[in-house]
Amino acid sequence: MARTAELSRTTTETDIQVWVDLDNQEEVSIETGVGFFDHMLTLFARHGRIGLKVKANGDLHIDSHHTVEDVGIAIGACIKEALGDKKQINRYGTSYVPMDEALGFVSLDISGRPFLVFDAELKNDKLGNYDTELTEEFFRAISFNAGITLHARVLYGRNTHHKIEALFKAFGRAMREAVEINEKITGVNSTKGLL
Ligand SMILES: [Mn+2]
Repeated sequence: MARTAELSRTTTETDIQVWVDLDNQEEVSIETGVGFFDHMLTLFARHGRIGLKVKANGDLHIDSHHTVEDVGIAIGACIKEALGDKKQINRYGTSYVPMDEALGFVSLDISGRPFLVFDAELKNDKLGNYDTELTEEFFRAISFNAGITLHARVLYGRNTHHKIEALFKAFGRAMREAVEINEKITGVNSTKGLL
C-alpha cells in the first residue's frame, strides 16, 4: 500500500495544494511565497526522507501567518491520511540536531492524541517575510491535524535562523524514525491495539 496523500484546501485567506509520500524521498518541491519557510520545509522533507510538494498562495499582503498555519494544517492532514491504519510503524521518534552553536530537540509520538510542547526563545522577530513566532503555530497545526504528540525544544543557541533550522531538521529526523515500517512489530504498536 502506497503511503501517500494529497489535499487541496482553499479559504478566503489561502489556497493550498499539498502532496505527501512517506516512502518516496525523491520528490520535494516547495513554493509558499515565504522564502525562509520554503527553506525550512525543504529541510524537513530532505532530513525526514519524505516526499513533499507544497504550493501555497496566501494573503501575504497582510503577513505570513495564515499561509504558514494553513500549510501546517494541510501537511498534517496529509500525513495522517498517508499513515493509514499505522500498522507496523515505530510510532515514536526522537532527535537532537546541532546547527552550529544551536541545538534543537524533537521527540514525538504518532499517538492519535494531538499535543504540543514548544520551548524556544527566538530573538529575531522576522527572517525575511517569515515571522519567527509562527514556528510554534506551524508545529501546533501539524500536531493537531496529524494526531501527533510533539515536543519541540531549542536547548541553546544564539542565531535565530540556526535555532529554527535545528528544530525543522530534528522534526524531519524524528518523523522518519516514527513513520518507518518495522517488520518486528505485529499490527499496531500499542497495547490498546489502536493509534
Ligand atoms: Mn539555513
